[in-house]
Amino acid sequence: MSLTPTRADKFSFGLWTIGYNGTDPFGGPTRADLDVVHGVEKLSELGAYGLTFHDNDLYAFGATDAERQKQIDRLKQAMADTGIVVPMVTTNLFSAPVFKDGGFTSNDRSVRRYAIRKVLRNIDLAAELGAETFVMWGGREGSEYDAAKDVQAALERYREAVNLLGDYVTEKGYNIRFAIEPKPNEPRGDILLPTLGHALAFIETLERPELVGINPEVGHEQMAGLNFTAGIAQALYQGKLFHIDLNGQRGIKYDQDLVFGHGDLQNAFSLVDLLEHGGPNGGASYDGPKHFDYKPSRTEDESGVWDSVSANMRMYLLLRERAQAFRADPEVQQALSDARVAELAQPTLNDGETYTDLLADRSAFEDFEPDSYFNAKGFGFVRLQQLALEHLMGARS
Ligand code: GLT
Ligand code: MN
Ligand code: MN
Repeated sequence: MSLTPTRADKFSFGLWTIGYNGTDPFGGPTRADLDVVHGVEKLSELGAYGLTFHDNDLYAFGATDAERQKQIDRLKQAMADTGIVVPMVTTNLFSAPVFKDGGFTSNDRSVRRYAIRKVLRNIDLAAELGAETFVMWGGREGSEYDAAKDVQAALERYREAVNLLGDYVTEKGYNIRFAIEPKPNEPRGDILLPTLGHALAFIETLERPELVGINPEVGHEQMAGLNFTAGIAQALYQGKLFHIDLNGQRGIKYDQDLVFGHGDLQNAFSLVDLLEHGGPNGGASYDGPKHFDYKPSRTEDESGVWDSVSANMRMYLLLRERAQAFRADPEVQQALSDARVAELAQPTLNDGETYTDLLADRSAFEDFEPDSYFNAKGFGFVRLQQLALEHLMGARS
């Protein structure tokens, strides 16, 4: 397997990621603004296949129709010249002051109506560019003060908006599905739908749940102290992993948006193994875009930005290589078998067995001896984990 990225790897980058100029809450830009055409050319040269963007990454909030169209045309030309595609589009409902209390769930009704109109306009653009996924990151949908936000009403308004968007794409015949991106906090003190679990539960309340999945981001779940790989396994299990944001995060703190693998490397390894191979017992895998949503650190110049683009893709490919070696190693297979990982795929009841049958099975309870059952024998999980880490470190081939 090659460590050189190709289009077939489906690596994509947000225009806001490569275009990040270094501004943070404590300081202004350290890099010049990036032109979209140059960005598309560089991504193509480095082996990516896709560019994603918010409406206002491409043209300014408040741009005239002519300015907007000019930027769209420039992007389309760059796509035609390079073969770069736009697999995902999203709308900025968080930067402009009017969204200071959110878009779909602002307490102010006129803001909510404006937010839906802004999204509808951008869905038309997404369809025009061939995007199949429309991400919704509700960064400003939330609050700092419990008394100031009726969370149940906010959920109902979010539901109202997403139901309307579902009607819109269905009636227009667009080949677009929605992906909700959870985040626990930042920029709001508390954000609505803070984890992928909250989002999965919310989706089931919608009128067209089949149109809506999730776009989880590595760092966002880790900011909440959660195991990203385990969450992704549940999303795959429920058929809801419509898109994914890969990056790096080191622990429970502000959103670092580091290069993929530059945070919790062990979790990145198990994640790539899962995305590529599915669960160890043949669970679903992922073949959508591998989308990097990170921030090239503000210490870097433009060449550092492109180095970080390559670093993201190379980290993924290296982890893929290590995961393949891990799966192929006979000692690992033996350790998996000793750890009885495959036995979990076996149904707990026999075919056709009912609770009456189970109640009648004395070996399951009356004659079962829990105290002596394991005879002090362990599962060997630690040995398996050591083998995984040795593969990750390149200590086994
Ligand atoms: C924003 C956020 C990201 C989201 C983007 C989509 S924009 O930068 O931090 O995690 O994916 O709206
Ligand atoms: Mn982030
Ligand atoms: Mn993201």
